[in-house]
Amino acid sequence: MLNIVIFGAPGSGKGTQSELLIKRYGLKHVSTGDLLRFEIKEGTELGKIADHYISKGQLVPDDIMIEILEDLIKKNLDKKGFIFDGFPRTLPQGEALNNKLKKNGLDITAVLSLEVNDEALIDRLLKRGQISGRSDDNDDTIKSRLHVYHQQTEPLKEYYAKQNKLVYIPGEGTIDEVFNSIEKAINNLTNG
Ligand code: B4P
Repeated sequence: MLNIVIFGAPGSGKGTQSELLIKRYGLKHVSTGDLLRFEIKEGTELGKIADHYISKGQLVPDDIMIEILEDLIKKNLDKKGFIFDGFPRTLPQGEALNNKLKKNGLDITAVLSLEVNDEALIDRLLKRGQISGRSDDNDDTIKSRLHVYHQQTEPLKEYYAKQNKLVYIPGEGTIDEVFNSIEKAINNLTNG
């Protein structure tokens, strides 16, 4: 099974590259951001809780996210592999993902870290905000999301580097250029 974590700051292109990866490798896409936005749109209890955090640029609490993740893995063990997009975002989430995969005899193949500087991220997210209408794509919320990323999510790089899973991907080229780098990285992993 090919189990990829697509990692990066808000706006680094995780969702964009995941779409291309699914087409190319037929993996099950686990996007916690998409899932939460769906719940918000449907007005469910989970959606109401998620909206409270997302609109402020904060992370949804770990216990909620870990339960969602475990359920998603359990329901999709028959798939060719997973692409985890936006999960994990904290160390406890990273540990939970490792444990859940291990319990099912699985492992993360690689963590692809999309590297984009903060200025370019802000620019992309403000542009997306003009068309997406997303409650979290405005100036103040973007700044708080980036702060949360550097504080709570970025330490996961060290966690995965220690496990020899971290692969840096330059994320500032065009969408196709970034995808080319990802394909090369995956070819190296699966052929080497
Ligand atoms: P997510 O939905 O995961 O979204 P994201 O980090 O904002 O964006 P992504 O990196 O996917 O960027 P995209 O491809 O769209 O999270 C939203 C929120 O949900 C979080 O802030 C958090 O509150 C909550 N949440 C989700 N998961 C959670 C978890 N596990 N725990 C706790 N809370 C959680 O790209 C952005 C824009 O850039 C797009 O407009 C795109 O077209 C453009 N773009 C992409 N690649 C480009 C390129 N190469 N060049 C130019 N533009 C590009």
